[in-house]
Amino acid sequence: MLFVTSNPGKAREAEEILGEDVERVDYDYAEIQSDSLAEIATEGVRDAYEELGEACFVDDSGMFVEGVGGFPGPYSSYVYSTLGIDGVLNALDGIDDRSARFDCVVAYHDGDEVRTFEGTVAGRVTREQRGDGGFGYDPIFEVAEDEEARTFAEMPPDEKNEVSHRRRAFEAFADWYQQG
Ligand code: ITT
Repeated sequence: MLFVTSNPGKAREAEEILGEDVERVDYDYAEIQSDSLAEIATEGVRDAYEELGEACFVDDSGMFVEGVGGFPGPYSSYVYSTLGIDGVLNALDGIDDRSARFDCVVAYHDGDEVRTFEGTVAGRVTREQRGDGGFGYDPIFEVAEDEEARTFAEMPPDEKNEVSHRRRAFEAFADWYQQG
C-alpha cells in the first residue's frame, strides 16, 4: 500500500514506527477546508485513491494551541509555509495559555471504504525554538509527558516516536490492519 504525502519527515517517521519500508507517493491530494482533520484526511485519501487506483493512506496532522482557539489546527501546513515558525511565535507573543496538542489522523482507503485512526499528544508551545531534530513545528512543541520538558526537536527520533501523535495513530492503524 502507498503512503501519499509530500512530506518526507512523515514518511521517515512512519517507517521507523512501523518497522518496515513504506512506499511514498508525492501526490498533492485535494485538501478540503474543515475544522476536522478526520474529514480532511478522509476526502484526501478518496482523491488519492481515485488518482492512483490502489490501496493507500494519508496522514493529516495539526498543532492546536488552546489560548488562540486551536490555531493553527487544520491550517497548520498553510500557516507553516506562510508565517513560518518565527511568525507563529510572534503571533503568540502575549498569549499566556500556551498549552497545545498535536493531532494526527491516518486515513486508509482499500477501494471499498475509508477507515481513520487518530493519535494525539499534549504539550505546550515554547517562547523560542529549541533543538535541531524532527521537522515542522517540532522546535516549538514541548511535550507535556516528558520529564525533561524537551521539545520534539530536542528528542532523538526514537524518543519522539515513542510518544508522538503519529505513533499513536499509526499503531492504531497497524493493530486494525493486522487483525483484518
Ligand atoms: P502532506 O499533506 O502532503 O502529507 P503536509 O506537510 O502539508 O504534507 P499536513 O497538512 O498534515 O502535511 O501538515 C501540517 C503541518 O504540521 C505541516 O507544516 C507539517 O510540517 C507539520 N507537522 C506535521 N507533523 C508534524 C510533526 O510530527 N512535528 C512537527 N510538525 C509536524
